[in-house]
Amino acid sequence: MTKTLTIRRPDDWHLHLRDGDMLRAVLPHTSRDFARAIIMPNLVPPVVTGDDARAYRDRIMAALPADHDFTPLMTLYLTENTDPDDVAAAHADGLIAAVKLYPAGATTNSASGVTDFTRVAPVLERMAQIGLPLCTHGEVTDPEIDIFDREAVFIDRVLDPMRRNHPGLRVVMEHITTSNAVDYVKAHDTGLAATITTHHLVINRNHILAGGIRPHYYCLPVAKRETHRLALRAAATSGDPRFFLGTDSAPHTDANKLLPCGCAGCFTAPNTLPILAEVFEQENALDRLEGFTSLNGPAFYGLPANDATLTLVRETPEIPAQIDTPEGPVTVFDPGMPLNWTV
Ligand code: OTD
Ligand code: ZN
Ligand code: ZN
Repeated sequence: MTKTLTIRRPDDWHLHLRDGDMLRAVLPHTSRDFARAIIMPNLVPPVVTGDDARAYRDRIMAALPADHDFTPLMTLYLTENTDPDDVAAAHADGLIAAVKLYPAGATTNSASGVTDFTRVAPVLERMAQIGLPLCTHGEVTDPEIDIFDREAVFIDRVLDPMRRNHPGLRVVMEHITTSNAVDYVKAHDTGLAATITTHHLVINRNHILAGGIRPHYYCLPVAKRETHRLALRAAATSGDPRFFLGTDSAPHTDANKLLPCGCAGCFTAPNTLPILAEVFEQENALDRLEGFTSLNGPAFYGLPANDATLTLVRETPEIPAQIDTPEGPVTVFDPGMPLNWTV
């Protein structure tokens, strides 16, 4: 049996770091293991301009432990008022790695997102010209659409028309949760990729709802039925370079999760790599873990893979159930299975 596994240092292509005290508390759990991360812009207020992104990047760097080597890859939150010139300037300065599309109201802090897609066409056109990727939260927000169908309907109603209207636009379908999304990626091989989270490889909707409601498993997009989870596992472990890791680690205090109307999000930064090693080992695909965590993402974003390495050892990891923050405890995602790999 394999005893150690050394891979290039991973990157996280979708991460929520928050701000202030929460940022300082959660950042080290990512920067210990990951060399880079795409930083989500859904702060309150959101990161919408190049100046906002520069200031947020500076706050992240100020919160970074002195002995950690970590580069935040910033994103701008696309609104109907986003200025194509500001986006292009931030890209030219090397400040941003992507622009983020939230349909208005789709997830946490997405109220400033897009309602009328014709209004963002000039920005998308410019992004296609300069090769700047669009990261999409792929769910429609139409209240008439069942929450379990919102990703599949987004693909048909929004994503596919948008890609036809902007043929050169590079798109990342983020945190995919359905076989529909896997199939869509596989059917369109230029300029399209998808991130998959750690938790969606582990839980299906029964984990949230059967035998008692488990708020710590509630996230958006919500986990779907088992057939979809299996499709995600097959895609992640297939070696197909269009699929890579975006943890969507999204910390909320327990006080905000355990409410009659609790927040969405799973906090996976502290144990993502042990969980992924377990999943890939279960799928007899440990040799493909490095592609998923460390090679496919940089290739899509046109960045070099990291030179530094990370070694997993076959030992039971010590993972805290919660981390303490000045805002209160944050529960770490419980994979519900023994973990056998330690970073
Ligand atoms: N999903 N929670 C959050 C964001 C994501 O859709 C997402 O990217 C969050 O708390 O920011 C969540 O469940
Ligand atoms: Zn999202
Ligand atoms: Zn997210």
